[in-house]
Amino acid sequence: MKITILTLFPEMFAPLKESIIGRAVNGGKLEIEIVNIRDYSTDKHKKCDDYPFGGGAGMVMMPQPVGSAVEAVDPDHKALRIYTSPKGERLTQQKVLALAQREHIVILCGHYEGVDQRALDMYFDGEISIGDYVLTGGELPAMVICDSVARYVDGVLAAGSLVDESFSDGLLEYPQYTRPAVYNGVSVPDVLLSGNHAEIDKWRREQSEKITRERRPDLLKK
Ligand code: 4GN
Repeated sequence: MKITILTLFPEMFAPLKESIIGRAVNGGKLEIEIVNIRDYSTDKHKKCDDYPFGGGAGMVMMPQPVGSAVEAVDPDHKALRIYTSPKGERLTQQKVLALAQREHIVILCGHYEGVDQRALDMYFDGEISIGDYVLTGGELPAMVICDSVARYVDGVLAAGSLVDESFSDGLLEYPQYTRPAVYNGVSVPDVLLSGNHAEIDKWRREQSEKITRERRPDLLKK
């Protein structure tokens, strides 16, 4: 799959070169294309923002550079084109799974006071929010979408990693332990050392239900 990110701050995407996502990109399983919107400005000074009509603080991203950039990266509108915004539809694991089925996603990162509404209406399919808070730009939300979606690309994670995790069955994950079996005098739960996999599965399920009841009872109602 391919994810194209349209941004005025391409240097902010260096973290995607690291760790699991970086490995997926290097292995050819995932393509991440970072596009500088400024390269598409037809203004003689490559200007991309201007004062808001009607007045008010800050600047608004101009429609021309955004429109030209999106038309260049997705000329036939085959991609799902999304804008990251606090006004968007909330990102959930279910939404992540749906996004991961797409061949190509284009993500526009807003900055300043936002993007001219005409560019959003003309060129974008929807808006996604990663949560009820405001950030200085859409770059971090774009990286969150990239990371969460990339985990579902075939071969990115170790086999089975997606099966047991939090949210996949609507519950939070059970606690994990590794060596040593005793750390600062505290032992790992006996059942995990028993080798009895039916008992281990049962214990993990109970732990998942307990932690979900304590921390996220809202998830149990669904
Ligand atoms: C998205 C963008 C938060 C989110 C953003 C979010 C940049 N902040 N909750 N900031 O997903 C106004 C115009 C804020 C650009 C936008």
